[in-house]
Amino acid sequence: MKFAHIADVHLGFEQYRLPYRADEFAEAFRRAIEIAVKERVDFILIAGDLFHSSRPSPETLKQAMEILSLPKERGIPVFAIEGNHDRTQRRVSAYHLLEKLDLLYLVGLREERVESEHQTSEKTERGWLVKGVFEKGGKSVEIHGMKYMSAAWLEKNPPREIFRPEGDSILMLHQGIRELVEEMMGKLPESQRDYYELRLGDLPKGYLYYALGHIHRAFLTSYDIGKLAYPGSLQRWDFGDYEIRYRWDGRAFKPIAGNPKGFYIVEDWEPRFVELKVRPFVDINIKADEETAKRELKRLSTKIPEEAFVRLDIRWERPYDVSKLTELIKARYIYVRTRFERKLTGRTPSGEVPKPEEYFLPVELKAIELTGEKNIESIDDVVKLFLGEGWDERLPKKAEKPEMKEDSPVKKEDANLKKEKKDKTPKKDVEKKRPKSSEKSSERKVIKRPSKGSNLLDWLGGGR
Ligand SMILES: [Mn+2]
Repeated sequence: MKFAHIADVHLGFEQYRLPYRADEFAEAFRRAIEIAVKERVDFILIAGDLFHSSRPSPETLKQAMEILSLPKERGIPVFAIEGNHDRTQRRVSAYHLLEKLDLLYLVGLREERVESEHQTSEKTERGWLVKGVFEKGGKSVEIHGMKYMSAAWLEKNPPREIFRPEGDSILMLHQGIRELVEEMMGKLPESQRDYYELRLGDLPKGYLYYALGHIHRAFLTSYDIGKLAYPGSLQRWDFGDYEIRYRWDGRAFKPIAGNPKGFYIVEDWEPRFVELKVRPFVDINIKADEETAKRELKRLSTKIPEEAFVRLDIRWERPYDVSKLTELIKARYIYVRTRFERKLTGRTPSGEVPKPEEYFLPVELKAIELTGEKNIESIDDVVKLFLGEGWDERLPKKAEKPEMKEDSPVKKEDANLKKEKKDKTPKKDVEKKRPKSSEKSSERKVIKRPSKGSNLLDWLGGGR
C-alpha cells in the first residue's frame, strides 16, 4: 500500500496581495499531485486547507478541479478533510462541490449517510461518521478523520472518544497538538492557546498513520504503534518559514537553514518526505550603524537569489536612511522593517536613574510636550522645531546661550497661549503670536552633558 499525504495547500492565497503568489500555490499543488501520480500511489490524502478561504473564487475552484482531475483520470482516489481556513458552518462547502464531481471523497461527521465506492458510514450519537475505504489485492485500509474543530468542541468530544481503528487504519485531522507544537516552537505559556486544540493523549491509539494538517512546518514523529506526520504548507507561509535566515551576531551574518517544503509519500507505512522546490524566502536581520550595514549587505547581496522574497530587518540606536541599503539587495520582493531605538539602561554613569531632562534634549522634551497634547496641529510645531533652530540645540554650545535661562520673559507669553487655547482660538492665530523659535520656550533648561563620555551613546550605555 502506497499513498501521498499532502496538507495546507492554500489555493487562492494571494500572499502579500500578489496575485501571482496564488498561481504559485496552485503550481506547487500541481507538482505534488503529478509526483504522487508518477510514483503510482494507491490513494492521496489532503489533510485540510486545500483552499485559503471557505469561499474560493471561480478561478481557484477551476485550478482545484483541473489539478484533481489528474488522479481521477488514473483511478487514484483522493480523501480529504476541511481545515480551519476552508471549512464552512453551512451544510455545503467547496469540498462538497468537488465530491459531487467525484474529484475527492470527504471523510468526517455528516448529517447524511454516504456510501460510495470509497466511502462508508457509521451511525454515531454525533451524526454519521463517514469513513474512506480503499481495497487492493484482498487488503483494505480505512481512512478516518474529520474537519477542523474548535478547542471548545474538542474538549467535550476528544478524538479518542469518536474514532476507533478497524484493521489497518489512518486517522486524518487538521489540528494543532500541544506537545508537538512545543517540540517545534519551544514551551508555550498556559495562556497561549492559539496554536493547539488537542493534547497528544486526546488522540486514539492503534492507528498506523496519523495524517495531520494545520501546522505549516514538516514534522514527523511516532504515536503509539503508528507514525504521526505534518507535511507542512506546500509553499513558504511567511518570513518565519524561511529557506535561509542570515542572523547578525554583532560582527557578521550567521546563516541558519530553514525547513524544506513538500509532502510525504508513505509506502508500507513508512513516510518519506518529498521536497518541492518553491520560491525562496530569505530572512535577514542586522543591528549595525549605516556604514557597517551598507558594507555587510553589499557583501551578502551576492548570495541572495533574484527570485527570492526577502525580509530585511534593520536595527540601530539612532535612525538613518535605509532606502539606499534596500537598493543593494536585488530580489523579487523586499519587505523592510526598521527598529531604531535608543536603549535606555536606566542608569547614568554615576549609577542614578536619569530624570527626563537629563535624558532628553531640550528640543526632544519640547516635541514630547507638543505631541502629548494629542493635537494633530501641533505636529507643525514639532516639524518646525526639528527643522528650524530648535535642532541646533542638539549642540551643547548653543544650548548655553544666555537667553535660555530659566526666568526669561517669554514665560508669560506661554501662559497667554494656553489661555487662548482654552478660549478655542483657532490654532493659526495662535501660531502667529508664537514667539520666535530662539526664544520659544521658557521651559527649556540648560543641559550640561556629563563630562565623562562626550559620546551620547557611551553616556546612555553607562560609559562602557
Ligand atoms: Mn493551513
